Amino acid sequence: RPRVLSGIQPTSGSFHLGNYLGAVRQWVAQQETHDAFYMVVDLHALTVVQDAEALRANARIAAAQLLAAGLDPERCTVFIQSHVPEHAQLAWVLNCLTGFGEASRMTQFKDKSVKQGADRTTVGLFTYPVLMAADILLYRSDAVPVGGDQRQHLELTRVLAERFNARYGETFTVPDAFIVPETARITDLQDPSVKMSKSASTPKGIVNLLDEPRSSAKKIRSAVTDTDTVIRYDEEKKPGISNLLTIYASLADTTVAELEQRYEGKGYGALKTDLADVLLDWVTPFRDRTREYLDDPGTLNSILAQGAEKARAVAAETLALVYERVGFLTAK
Ligand code: AQP
Repeated sequence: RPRVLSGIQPTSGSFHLGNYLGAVRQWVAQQETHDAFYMVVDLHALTVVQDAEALRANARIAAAQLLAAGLDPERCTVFIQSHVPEHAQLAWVLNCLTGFGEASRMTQFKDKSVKQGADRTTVGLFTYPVLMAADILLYRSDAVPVGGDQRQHLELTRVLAERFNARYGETFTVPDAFIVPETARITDLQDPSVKMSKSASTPKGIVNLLDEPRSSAKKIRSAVTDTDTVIRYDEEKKPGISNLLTIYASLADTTVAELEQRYEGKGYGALKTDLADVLLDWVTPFRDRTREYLDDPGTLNSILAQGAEKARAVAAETLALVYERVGFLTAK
């Protein structure tokens, strides 16, 4: 079976619809077809200021959401990044292989550092893509299911894998990004020109999966559209409606073309009301399942401990090989 790996940050407590449709939904599908590793990337979350207790709580909430979304610990490996120290260890080696200029060209870093200002931007945020490369290469992943915003980071991962292999001998698998074009970029409900995002969206623009379901449904009903009335997918001219069609098709397991047909001659209001109901039907049991995992810390802990053990077995083997290849003395 080919191997996949991906991760999600435990930043703000709840995943949003973009995280789910862009990434986690694919993870659930790929546990059936791949040797799959999925993790909560708490090391990455530390790139911005975190309250220690909140970070700890959010890591558990993130893991519970992954299970509630359908990840099955019998079919895939679910773990917490900081439980596997090899991530940070490999990241150091890769840092020493990454050009300063190369890292400086990462657009996500440029955007975020401009927003935060130089004094508040950490070196951790700068090397974030290198840690991400370490995450992926440690497991010799063949594919990495992510949203479109991660494309450039994936490209850097490939470059670093090839560079390491050329310098030290064949060691890493060069991974492919697995990006589903339809859901690669779920946009903000109030400003469809930007992606739905934890750090940038306004409360009305983002659907958090753990929010009160009725409030999420309301956000769908008040999503920004356009002054036209025809329900048709057109990313350029009708970005708001196109985003709603994308969300609808994905949640209801249908196609945009089928929805266009179904809503021919109907108004935006009808589409929004129905999508709000579809969202309610999905998110309500999702929230309940998340709560059940959180109310049973024994089960959650043991799933994560088992996941860490399985992940470490793979990670330790790769790291040992890397240490040997780069010329570190073994401790005997
Ligand atoms: N709007 C989106 N559309 C499609 N996919 C998305 N992803 C994030 N936003 C969208 C994908 O979700 C996965 C996990 O993302 P992350 O851990 O990077 O989460 P994050 O960065 O905390 O989420 P945001 O909202 O993207 O935060 P900001 O913008 O604040 O950094 C990834 O595979 C990602 O592509």
